[in-house]
Amino acid sequence: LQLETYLRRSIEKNEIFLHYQPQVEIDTGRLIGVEALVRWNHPQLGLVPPFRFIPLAEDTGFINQLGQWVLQEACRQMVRWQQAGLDVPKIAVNLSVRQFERGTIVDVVGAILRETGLAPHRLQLEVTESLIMNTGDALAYINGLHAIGVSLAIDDFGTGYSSLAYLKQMPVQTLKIDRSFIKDISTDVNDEAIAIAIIQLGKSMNLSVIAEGVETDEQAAFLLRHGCNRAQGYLYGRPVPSDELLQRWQS
Ligand code: G
Ligand code: G
Ligand code: MN
Ligand code: NA
Repeated sequence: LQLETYLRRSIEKNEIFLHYQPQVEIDTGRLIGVEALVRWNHPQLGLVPPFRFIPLAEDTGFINQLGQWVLQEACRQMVRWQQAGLDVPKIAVNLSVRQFERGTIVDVVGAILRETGLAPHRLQLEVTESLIMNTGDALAYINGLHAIGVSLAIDDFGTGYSSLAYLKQMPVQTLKIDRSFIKDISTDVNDEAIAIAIIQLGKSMNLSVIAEGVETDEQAAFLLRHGCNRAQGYLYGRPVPSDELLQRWQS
């Protein structure tokens, strides 16, 4: 497969880069973090969307190299922003199940933090429910990551299978309400009920809750009314290159 051949060489050819999407406190508009989102710009194919190359990278095992590059670049960028005078409280990085299967994730993250000098509490790793449920030693790795001081978020929360009893044992700090529940939040009673339930669950388990895919003021107002004061979505900013994030958010 040609795409696979190209993908293998994408890092060394400097075709891989990151975009950053702001996460904000709804009532104040304050920047509380960013999510790093990987991009692939191929000279002939143009910008290849992640849904086309992440699954391929997972199937071929290239995801480990890619994921490590992403972690390293995200941590380096945090340090660069700090040096440029922009205080980004934390950076969220997506992890794939294959990065967990190898069993080296705690060492990899620890080494990157030491190398870049980023304070561990400024790094948040995003995992999905299926990653947790499908990895035999997920709890051990999550405990290990917690022990080195990084925080964990459950991405796309509510779309996968997860045992709440299992969740309760894990040192996870954040639930991200999947954007499919946010989309029709003010018109669909089921989505509304699910969003409210996740916010309540977060409260009762002492987890912070952030809504994804917030595009309108109505959605933001709904979330605030129901006790969720954190959001990410086009209303606050699309994923952008690091210099654009700096320009937009430096005071
Ligand atoms: O903007 P967006 O199209 O970037 O992201 C599409 C999907 O790709 C999302 O589900 C996101 O979680 C995933 N994704 C983006 N960046 C990364 C990454 O660095 N690693 C992994 N494993 N997934 C990512
Ligand atoms: O990791 P995750 O699946 O959550 O990746 C976030 C994805 O959601 C990325 O593809 C990003 O570009 C996309 N996204 C972020 N904000 C919005 C939004 O407000 N609306 C829509 N439709 N997509 C969004
Ligand atoms: Mn994510
Ligand atoms: Na998500």
